[in-house]
Amino acid sequence: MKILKVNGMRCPNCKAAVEEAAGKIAGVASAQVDLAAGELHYEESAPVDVAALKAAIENIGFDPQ
Ligand SMILES: [Cu+2]
Repeated sequence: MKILKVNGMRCPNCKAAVEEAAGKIAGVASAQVDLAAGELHYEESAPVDVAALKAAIENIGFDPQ
């Protein structure tokens, strides 16, 4: 499992939005947000372009680290 720190996620809607955005990135097999930790946890089926993943999360208003 890979972990990406994401700031700005506060509620179940944020969680769902980030999981959906991450799920659209090539190579992301599954994505789950840990709201308490402020982290996106994801599994790779192929190497993920982390810059593209971060850009997708920024585009919906969150702040990946
Ligand atoms: Cu929210």
